[in-house]
Amino acid sequence: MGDLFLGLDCSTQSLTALIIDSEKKNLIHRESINYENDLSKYATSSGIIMGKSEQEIHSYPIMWIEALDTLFKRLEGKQILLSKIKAICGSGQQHGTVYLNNKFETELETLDPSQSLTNQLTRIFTRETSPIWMDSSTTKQCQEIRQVLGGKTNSIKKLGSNIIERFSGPQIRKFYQEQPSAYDKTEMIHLVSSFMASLLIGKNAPIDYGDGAGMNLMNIDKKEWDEDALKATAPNLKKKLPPLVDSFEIIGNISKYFSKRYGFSANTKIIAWSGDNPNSLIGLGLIKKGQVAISLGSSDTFFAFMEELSLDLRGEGHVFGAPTGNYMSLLCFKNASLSREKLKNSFDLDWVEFSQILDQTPPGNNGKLMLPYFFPEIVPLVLKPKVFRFGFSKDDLKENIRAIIEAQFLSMRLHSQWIGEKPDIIYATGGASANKSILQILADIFKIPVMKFNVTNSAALGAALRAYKSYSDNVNKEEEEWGIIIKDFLKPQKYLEIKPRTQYGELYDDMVKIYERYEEAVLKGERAPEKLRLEFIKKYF
Ligand code: ADP
Ligand code: XUL
Repeated sequence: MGDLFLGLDCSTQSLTALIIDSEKKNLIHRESINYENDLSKYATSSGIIMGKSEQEIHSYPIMWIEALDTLFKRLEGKQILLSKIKAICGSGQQHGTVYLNNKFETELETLDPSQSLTNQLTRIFTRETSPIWMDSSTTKQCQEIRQVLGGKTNSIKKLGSNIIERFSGPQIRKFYQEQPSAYDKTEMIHLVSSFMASLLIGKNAPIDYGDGAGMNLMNIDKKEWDEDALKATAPNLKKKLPPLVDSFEIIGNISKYFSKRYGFSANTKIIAWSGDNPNSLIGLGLIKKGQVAISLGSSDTFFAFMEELSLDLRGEGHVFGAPTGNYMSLLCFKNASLSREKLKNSFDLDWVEFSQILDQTPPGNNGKLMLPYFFPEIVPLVLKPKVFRFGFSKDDLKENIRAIIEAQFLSMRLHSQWIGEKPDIIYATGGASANKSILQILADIFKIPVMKFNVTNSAALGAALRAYKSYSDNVNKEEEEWGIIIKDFLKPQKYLEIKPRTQYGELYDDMVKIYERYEEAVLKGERAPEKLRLEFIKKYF
């Protein structure tokens, strides 16, 4: 056994650990704590809690802390040699914020290894819950910040994204406006990623450029906190934020608490954590211009590696820092796995039955079309959830199942056009990428092959690879190239390639145009152009 490297992923629904062996170049262990099932005392539904309105969606940071202790306990119980781990890196669901008081650092420094983290870290929060990426309750704050920054185009040019409901800045502003005294008592605001990294190093950890770009607070060009954005968001904000760093930086050694409690070497290096999407970029091996991936997890994301900064001035896409030091583009869809699951459960199906229906129903769904806003949507922006069905009803089993999957990928194809270059392959990851029938529809609609790796948690794998590279570069002083790492660790993981069925190419070209017109009509509150759908039915069915 060679040196081991650990990648963690604190996602919406679970905390996952992947351990890789640097000598054998393979994955040696995977462990996951599911919040809903393993930490049921928090009574979350898929890791989330609903707020006062359907736009308000939070989670418990204390639950993420407990997940970390529980995960390490499980690894220890399975005799995993934690002392052989040389470096740990991590991934967090993006945008979510954690609000801490002035006791946070002292409590971390004085943790007693004989007791659990949750017993000791109860008095560190100024806000018991954290707004997460699914929250879309800050439209008012977005408008206020955007206006001060001189409008949408100026905001995008400065920050890499329009001012967006789920991004940290508008969420921080809402907290400041609604609970000013709790805001005043807040000494530090972390992202999920930097919060988890802080636990590991026993003091406040920095935020990396990848996740920092998802806050509406970081200047995308200079990679510094943007003074205008800080001022437009809330008073004294700069003092409450950790510094920004490169994604490959070693931010410290593991704290005494973890080395004493679980037997990690005191020398274990902790690498700056990043967002799940930047980590996935690496976990899928996207290091060249034009390479594209789709993650089908709690959120569905479409992302691509970018050599140089290029912006979506229409405002739907975002630009984040990539762990390689370059950039990545990203589109995020909220009606993703949880919507697929909602529909599946409403018909009392399991995934096998769900997939059988997809395999048995015709591409184009006999002209039945859905706009699937089971939850408020991010792309396109829909704040009030509503599912629109054309040509079928909510009780038509087969039509609904095929319609949601076709709608999700038609929308993705439509809204990703700004990224420009047409890729020749799509890499797929996330929980739902285990489903071949879903991936077939993805390949058919995008008209290119879909490649899937064995590991579906590319964020945790990306974090493990980042830990390996930073350690090799900075400690062993052996500059490892990303190209070589990917060839060594990822190529053997290639698992499945699904080819598009070219006979459906024209049908989906037509269908995406119809989808666009229906979406436009629905968003404007106009009547759908049903004539188009009837012509489509006449042509193909
Ligand atoms: P996260 O983004 O929180 O890390 P995951 O990537 O682990 O989430 O994805 C979890 C989701 O995967 C579940 O919500 C579930 O709906 C979906 N999923 C798991 N297995 C299948 C399957 N066979 N077909 C479709 N979806 C699946
Ligand atoms: C990206 C986004 C989600 C979260 C949760 O902008 O909001 O993908 O990172 O996975």
